[in-house]
Amino acid sequence: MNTHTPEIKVIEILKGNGIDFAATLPCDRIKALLQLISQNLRTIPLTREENGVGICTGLYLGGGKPVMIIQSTGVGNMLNALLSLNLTYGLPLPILASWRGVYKETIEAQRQFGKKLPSIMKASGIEFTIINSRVELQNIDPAIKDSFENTRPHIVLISPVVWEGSLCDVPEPVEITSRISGLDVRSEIRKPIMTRYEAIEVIASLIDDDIIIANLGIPAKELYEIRDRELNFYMTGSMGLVSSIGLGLAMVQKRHVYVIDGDGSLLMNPNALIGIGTLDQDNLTVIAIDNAAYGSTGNQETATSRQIDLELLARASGIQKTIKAHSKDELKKAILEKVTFIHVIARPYNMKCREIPLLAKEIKERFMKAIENT
Ligand SMILES: Cc1ncc(C[n+]2csc(CCOP(=O)(O)OP(=O)(O)O)c2C)c(N)n1
Repeated sequence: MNTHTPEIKVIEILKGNGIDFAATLPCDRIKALLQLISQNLRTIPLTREENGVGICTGLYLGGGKPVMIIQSTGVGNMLNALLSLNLTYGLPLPILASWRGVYKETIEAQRQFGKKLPSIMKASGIEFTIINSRVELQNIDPAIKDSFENTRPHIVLISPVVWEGSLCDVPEPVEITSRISGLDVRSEIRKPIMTRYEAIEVIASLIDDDIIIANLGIPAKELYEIRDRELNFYMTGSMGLVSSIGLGLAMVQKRHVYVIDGDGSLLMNPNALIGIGTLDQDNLTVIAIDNAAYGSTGNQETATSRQIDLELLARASGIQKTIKAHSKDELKKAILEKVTFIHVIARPYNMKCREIPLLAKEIKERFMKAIENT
């Protein structure tokens, strides 16, 4: 094997920085790099870049050191998360982005976003480094260090010129596996009895040394009101990512991770379920409190009210252990059995709760300290 390729240089830099996970989504220009990455680092294949922000957040909070490797267009899919999660809480995330749209670009659709990307990042206050030649690859190293030392995202835009003429191997394609699939679950949704607040009371009464991640809006405030603890992580933005954060945490923690998610949030980002189904962590429980409404914004109806059954969606996404809970006893039993996906049928009702009197950075620091010390 040729040991002087630009791809090997990148691997050396990542290893030199102690990077232990790579969350990836392909670009044609980095197919050789991605092959090498999968041989050298624990690789998490993404189905949408935004999920990678959630998963990498969980990995970092739990003690891991992740990187994302994506196409630059994917930055457009993760912008809200980079600002409302990483910049708000002070979370590092080095991102190596194959910069499309600017160098020998043949795909018209790449140009609009690619050309404007540096200005978009400047306007967003996101650190970035541009790499326009092989020698400049060494600048990936300070970019990664900046990200972890200053706890902020840092995007490295790597021009395709860097890989031109490189002799790295590219992977053999994998054929679809012949199989028979079916959903062997009968799902019945009955009239709701519990409120979200009552469901969270049950959750908080059962969990002591384990982790709870609460969804943005009222669920986080209700959990704070019912039982604040250092091992609670409260979301305040990045709607749709709470279960992905839980997944990342479960991958690096021995503790069990319980996520309080909502129907509106899961419908915004159902591909979070695909990640959970694929990576299959037995120390993760997603408790989807389905009040058939965007409760936190005024109980506007969601598609679960008559059409979508979240438990079936979870099963179809590859999650094997799922259950419905209508009553407190059913919820308690499901939590004690550590079922992966608990579909809680709840009434749309918001308890009046005060604002959480903690800044996002305080929530993060308190949580990380508790993880380290216990
Ligand atoms: C991208 C984005 N769109 C919309 C919102 C506004 N928003 C905040 S919470 C929320 C509702 C969440 O609903 P759900 O997940 O069902 O949880 P519930 O509040 O019902 O517990 C919405 C729409 C947001 N924060 N981010």
